[in-house]
Amino acid sequence: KKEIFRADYQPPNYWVRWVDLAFLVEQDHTLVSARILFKRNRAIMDNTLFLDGQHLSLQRLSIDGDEVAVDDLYLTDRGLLLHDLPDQFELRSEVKIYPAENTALEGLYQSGEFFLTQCEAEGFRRITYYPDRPDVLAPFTVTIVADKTRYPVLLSNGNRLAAGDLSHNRHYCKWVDPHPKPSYLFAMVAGDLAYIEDQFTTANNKQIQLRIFTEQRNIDACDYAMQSLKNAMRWDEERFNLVYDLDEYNIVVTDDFNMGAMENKGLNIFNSKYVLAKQNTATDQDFIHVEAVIGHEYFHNWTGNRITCRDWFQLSLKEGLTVFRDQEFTSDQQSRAVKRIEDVRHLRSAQFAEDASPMSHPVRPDSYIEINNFYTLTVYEKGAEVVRMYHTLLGETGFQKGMDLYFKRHDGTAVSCDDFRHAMADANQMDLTQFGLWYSQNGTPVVTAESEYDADEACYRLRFEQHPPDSYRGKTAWQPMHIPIKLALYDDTGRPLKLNRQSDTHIVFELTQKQQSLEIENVSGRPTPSLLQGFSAPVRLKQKLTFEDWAFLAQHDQDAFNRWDAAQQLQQNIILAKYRALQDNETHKTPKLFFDSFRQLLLNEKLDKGLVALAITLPTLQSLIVNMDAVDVAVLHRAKEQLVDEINQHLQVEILSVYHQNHTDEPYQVSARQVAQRSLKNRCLWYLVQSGNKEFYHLCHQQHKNADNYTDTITALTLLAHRQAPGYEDLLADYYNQWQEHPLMINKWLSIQATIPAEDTLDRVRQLMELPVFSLKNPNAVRAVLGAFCAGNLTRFHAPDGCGYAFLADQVLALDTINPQIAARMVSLLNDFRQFHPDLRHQMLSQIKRIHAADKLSANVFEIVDRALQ
Ligand code: DPP
Ligand code: ZN
Repeated sequence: KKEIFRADYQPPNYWVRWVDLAFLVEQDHTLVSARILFKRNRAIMDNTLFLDGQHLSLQRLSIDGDEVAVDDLYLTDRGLLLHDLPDQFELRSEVKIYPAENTALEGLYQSGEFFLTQCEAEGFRRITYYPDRPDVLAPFTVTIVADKTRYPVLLSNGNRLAAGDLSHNRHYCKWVDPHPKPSYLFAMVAGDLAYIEDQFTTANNKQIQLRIFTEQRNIDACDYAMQSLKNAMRWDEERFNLVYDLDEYNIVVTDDFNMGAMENKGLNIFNSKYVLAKQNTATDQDFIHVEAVIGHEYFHNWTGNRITCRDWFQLSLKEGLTVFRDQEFTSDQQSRAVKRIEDVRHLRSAQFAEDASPMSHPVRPDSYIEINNFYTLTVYEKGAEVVRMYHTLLGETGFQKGMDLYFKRHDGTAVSCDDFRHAMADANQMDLTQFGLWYSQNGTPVVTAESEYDADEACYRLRFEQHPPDSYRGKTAWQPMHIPIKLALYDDTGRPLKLNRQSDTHIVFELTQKQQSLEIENVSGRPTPSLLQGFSAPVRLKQKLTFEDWAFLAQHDQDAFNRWDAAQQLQQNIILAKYRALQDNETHKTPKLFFDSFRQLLLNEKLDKGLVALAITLPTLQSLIVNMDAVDVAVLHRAKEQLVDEINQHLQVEILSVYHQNHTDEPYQVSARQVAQRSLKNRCLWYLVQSGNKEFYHLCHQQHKNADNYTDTITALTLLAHRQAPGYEDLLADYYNQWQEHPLMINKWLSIQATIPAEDTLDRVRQLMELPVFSLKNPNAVRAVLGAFCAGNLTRFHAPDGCGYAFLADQVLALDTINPQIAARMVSLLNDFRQFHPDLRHQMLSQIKRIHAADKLSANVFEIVDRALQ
């Protein structure tokens, strides 16, 4: 279990000029023949070459036509070392692999009756011997041969060059990808798949053939994904001036996938969760996620594929940037305010937790044991925040200038995060040296803000100070960072003040020193500050605002994000006050101002309804826990429930009326307006049902029965099941009967039950795992049951006797022998142990120790538990 360091990067001894692969696909094995032309890297005087290769059965190998006896090779279970090589040579090899036995879902594997690949990050080494590193780029030609009846569809990257019949009922298909690519972007598929097709005409008038391939039973659920693809292609032309570069674009759908989707050049492979969507099987959120992930993978074609990563430490170069791009895509297609709030809500609960945990790492990590453990919220979501900060500092025009220079300099190559930063800096003549700390310093910086109003001078002063995060673990002393703080000031009527000579009502203040002040003159009364608007930097902002200030901002802030955040701060303050009161056996009385503020938001008809829905949604336990120490989960849950009860007591009439106003019988559409309306309506229903009132259970049953869309039915079903309201077991049974052949639908059914907040849920979870619809081999099912129970049912997972932790540890150990990547994801659910009450924390740690002590752990799981114990 070797640790790999970024500082040890060395360019390869040999480059690859071209690759020619042939696959002979049989049912129980596949024969892979490779012809690879290598050329010495002149910058390095070394004539040895290490070829990665794992789980390969080498049949033969030759160099420039000279056969080398397999016994004479220096061969290990990691790969093959060749030495005394000429400057240029052709390597030929033949290996046998066994895709049907591959449960790790890396390399070539089987899903249902078809074969497919996943090569990022290091799966290609399970296909053939190769320098499996992202800085080795080559054009690929791929020929696939297989039985024509069993495997009528044969796909690989690039454009299809030829196809035809062969003897023995076989056929072949030959693909050419002219764009040099690293091996992690290789893909191939063989199987009996149906497809839908469409065309897209690019800005330079080229017709692109678009196809989505799936098993026949899902063929009617791909249309939304196809439309999303066309939207993404158009958007990337319009906003980024980026045009597609092959004749075809193919997408293949599978139920068995470790990730969400994969951007292989010209041949994306998708988890079915992010393609299949119909009115009666997908929620509004599902539709929006489909569009976002289709967009994300498409956008990788330029940010990831055309320009790729020099090494895996630079992963955020493509992921942070592409997440930023997909966020902007969704913002332009849907509600910008809602998208921003949802993204930040996720960042502040989950990524901040990661940043405070033993797994805390910089956006560009310094070392890893297993790269798959670094496909993290930090690399993706915090990485996207870093890209967003360039955008905030440079503006859209400056940012696009930076992008243009980035493509001009680096198209067709493998580069680093520094190259991206330099392009942004050079295109705008801006010094972004200090900004580079965002890539190298781990943890979430803390910013404090204090204000002072001088009535005599009519001057308002804001004093900012930045502090290192507790989890900072760099080798050198922490340095102040370059933090853009977008801000506005409001007078007591809620009007924004003019902040400078240009009369701007908001500005971006650049905090670059440890302490720094901002003075605004001609301020005629103490204003209310709105700081870090739009969440302009991924920091923890601490400011001394009163309850009244937050309520004021919740009512007046013109920045939608800060308006929502003010409402959250109010809710959080009250839940925490109740939590402390419960611990001290006291009662806490919620100030009337809270209910007034809540009512104003709820009944505000001028606001985006999606924003209202979010503003009246109380913080999740997870997002509260991130900001607390020694958490007693059961007490925290009770504190939140108390507030829900009080909201119901004060505002039930209003909530019910907003429910009815938004419960329309318009035919279903996934339009921004309807999505917003449904989210508000269903949040109201949530409150009503929490009251336990039979009348509202009835309302919920009615919605379940009469809805014309899945959002409304599944919401109603979930609410009834979570309350264990009369009739819920029958509804669950009906659902199972209707959908048992549809894994995605069953996964939702599993998740609903895994998140019932009842004493016996763990027993129920164990029973669910015995059903034929569950398998530890299927990552979506594992996430739907284990993931949902551990991350979505905190009162049960953190049961005081520790049974939740022991259960997770059992499952991790079982999973590790099947699929180490997923096992590592699951064991990470213990990573926030530091946040909890010592009684819980010790039990979490003892399960981590138990896993650590187990025999034959994968590198994936080992790295997570080992870090936790350091
Ligand atoms: N498929 C993953 C993603 O798109 C990894 N590249 O983020
Ligand atoms: Zn990605």
